[in-house]
Amino acid sequence: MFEKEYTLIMIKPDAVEDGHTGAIIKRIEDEGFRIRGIKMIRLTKAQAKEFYKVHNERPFFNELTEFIASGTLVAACLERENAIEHWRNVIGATDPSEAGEGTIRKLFARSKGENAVHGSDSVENAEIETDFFFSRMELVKE
Ligand code: 3AN
Repeated sequence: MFEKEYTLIMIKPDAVEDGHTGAIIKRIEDEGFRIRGIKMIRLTKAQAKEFYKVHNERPFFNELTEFIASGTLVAACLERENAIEHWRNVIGATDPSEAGEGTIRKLFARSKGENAVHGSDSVENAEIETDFFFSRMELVKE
């Protein structure tokens, strides 16, 4: 779809509520990502369950989907060389107490569940998750 790899990221409701949207978007640009699509949206519970359906057997599935549907989030499609792995390094470990210094989760996450940001974990999921939030018309190529 783009020249380089892309990933689907979310700034989750905790980080939006806590006023970190601007800082996270600045970090996205500073890390060399090109923003190919971006929107603010509040998911319904049904949409949250669809987005996280790979986790539907996990004990925290209800908590996770309640949280992600609890407020406004920002979804964005980001292009960069090695986008998926690079973003996961920038955000840090799932649990902020285990995340490295300077990572987004270390800086901004509230907890393991309310952990500020999401990033796709594979090329396949980046495509599925991008298609979940964006139509082709909403994605810019350059
Ligand atoms: P990551 O987002 O770091 O790839 P996953 O794929 O293990 O983490 O989990 C998906 C999401 O589920 C996480 N972003 C986090 O918000 C949530 N999550 C993971 N573990 C827990 C937990 N023990 N309790 C509540 N929520 C969790």
